[in-house]
Amino acid sequence: MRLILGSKKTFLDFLNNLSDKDRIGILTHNDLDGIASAIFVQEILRGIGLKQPSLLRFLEYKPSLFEKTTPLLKNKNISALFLTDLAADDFDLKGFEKLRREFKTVLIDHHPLNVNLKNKRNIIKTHSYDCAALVVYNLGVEANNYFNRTVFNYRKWGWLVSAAIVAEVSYNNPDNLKLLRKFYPSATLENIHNSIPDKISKRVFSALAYYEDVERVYRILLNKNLKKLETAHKHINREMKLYSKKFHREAEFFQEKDIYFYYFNPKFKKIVSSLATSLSFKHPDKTIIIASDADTKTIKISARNQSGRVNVNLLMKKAIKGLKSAMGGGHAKAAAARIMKKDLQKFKENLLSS
Ligand SMILES: [Mn+2]
Repeated sequence: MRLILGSKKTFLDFLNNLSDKDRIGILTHNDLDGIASAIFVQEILRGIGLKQPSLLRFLEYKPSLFEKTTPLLKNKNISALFLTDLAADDFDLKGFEKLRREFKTVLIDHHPLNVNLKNKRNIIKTHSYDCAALVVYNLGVEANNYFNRTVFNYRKWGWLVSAAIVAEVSYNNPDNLKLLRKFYPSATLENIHNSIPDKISKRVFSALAYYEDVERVYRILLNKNLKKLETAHKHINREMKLYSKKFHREAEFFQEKDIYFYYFNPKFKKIVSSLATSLSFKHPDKTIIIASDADTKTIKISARNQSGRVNVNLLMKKAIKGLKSAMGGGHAKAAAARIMKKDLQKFKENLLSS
């Protein structure tokens, strides 16, 4: 794993600067990669004998990402903060800078670096294709070497880092596939979508969509109660198949841009992103854009392109240009946006303009 910013020293120094007096908070993304990252941080803290976090929050990407959490952190007297799997510098640079002024903060992330970020202290960034959980996992292994004892039981968590690697399509990097194959030796690039980590990753998606309760899914993973994901998966799987069919009948296709656009409102709102992912593997040479209502006023959009010919991070940034209270971005192959409902037409025009 080659880091873009920061190093294992960044992480170990941060750990060494923590004491039992610190009240630690973790802010992480509300998906499998984010949940796994938080679990690994927690395990590392436990391993070096520090108190468990006083606060753990799973955040959804919204404009001014940190606005609502800062009072919470102060309420809980948090002094040190781990941010994982959050495009903190990209989606809310101002809020991120403010957070760093008020709390000892380290960011461990794999979203593209914001060029406007000046202070690069305590930031560990890797490429989009290495998921955040993998970075924390590897830092845990480094902590073992550094402290010369088992701080982080990496064998115990091989299944979870592998599921995150599949969920974030990080297996295309040979090093990451190699790590996954340590735990699942029969997995290959060709059969990865029939592997156990793929099965787990899909069930986590399902449970997140079905329960809309990240803490619940977090507890299931922390205790490895994977059977508890089955009911959710049965329901969500049915819904996914239904909408996949509907997509192929109803989606608009814009040939000049090779874009499929589909606006719909499923019973389980959160299936949108995993539906976009699964459709993008069915149509790897196309750009898949799926929109649905987030609430009465806003629309959430997921964009995917697996070929790498279209950078959907930049595409989303282009499509929200000039729209009020809009945000967009993510990775080159998988990105998202959030816009006001009334701006959907303008969003589509921006999307199709060259
Ligand atoms: Mn991630």
